[in-house]
Amino acid sequence: MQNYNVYASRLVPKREPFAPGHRACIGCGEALAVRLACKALPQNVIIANATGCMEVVSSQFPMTAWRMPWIHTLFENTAAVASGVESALKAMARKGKRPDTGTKVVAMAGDGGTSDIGIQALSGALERGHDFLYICFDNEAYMNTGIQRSSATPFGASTTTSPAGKMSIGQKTWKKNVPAIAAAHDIPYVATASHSYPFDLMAKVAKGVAMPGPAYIHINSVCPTGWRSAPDLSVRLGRLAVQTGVFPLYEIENGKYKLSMELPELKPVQDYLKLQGRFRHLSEDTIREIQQRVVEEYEKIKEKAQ
Ligand SMILES: Cc1ncc(C[n+]2csc(CCOP(=O)(O)OP(=O)(O)O)c2C)c(N)n1
Ligand code: SF4
Repeated sequence: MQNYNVYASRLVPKREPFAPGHRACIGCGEALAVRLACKALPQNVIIANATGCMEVVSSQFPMTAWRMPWIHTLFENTAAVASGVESALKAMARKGKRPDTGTKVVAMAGDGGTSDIGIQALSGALERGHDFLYICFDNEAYMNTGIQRSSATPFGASTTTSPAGKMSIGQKTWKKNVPAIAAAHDIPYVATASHSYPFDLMAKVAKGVAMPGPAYIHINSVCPTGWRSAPDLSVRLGRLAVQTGVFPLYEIENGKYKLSMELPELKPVQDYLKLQGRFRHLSEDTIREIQQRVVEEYEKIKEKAQ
């Protein structure tokens, strides 16, 4: 707890495997999350990265922000590519073609690539028990192609394909619970994290990548462009998502739930919603509905963690 909201730069590794100079928007929480995650990874790592913002902003030919072996994968097959790399490394070591250097494999994708089109490949890889870490950077829509709703878009958010208007409140379904889906595969490690709690995020990434077998980490990533929020509020918004219970931080280690922070009292969701233009149309009734749902979901996690 004592480390959660204190930022002390000297305690963070200085190396920047995700180099500055990429083309992410100002205040991009997803780029911050990737940067922190990469700092927590070992140096002998191979990354399989789906199409999406983080691939597009970091790899415009002839430049790259990746100071580590990195493969651009299709939107739909990131976990399958990671599985193939992991199996190939094992097979080459077994056949004596390459020494076993303990290279780790990490898959990275957005919420669209994870909760929608890549979920089949993800489920397959988790079920087969590949030794890899999958990280979903969840900015709650298909941001790279113009803010279309995904199944991880929260209820009531206005996006270009779930626009709010006279006849619609925006997104009509509740956010898909991908960490729960990953956990249902009985894998050794599942966690949620936020770029606004950097030490917690880095500890979880280090743990997930070291864990033998599949690990899944779902990272809340503020997107000022898609959330219609001020770029200088991204870190505050990430904290508010956690403090309101909208995005609880927890771990599931070998089936055992553990809350990462004690929250004696949840802040009102309105504190979080009002800073974002995508929720600006919501009525008091809808906000009450969201508040109720957030508390219910938070209580469920809390109960599991007891
Ligand atoms: C099969 C397929 N369909 C659509 C696209 C177009 N496409 C590229 S990136 C993207 C959105 C990515 O959204 P997400 O995974 O949430 O990542 P973000 O850009 O938000 O970080 C889409 C629809 C594609 N590359 N491949
Ligand atoms: S659209 Fe959003 S996620 Fe994509 S680079 Fe810009 S701020 Fe980051």
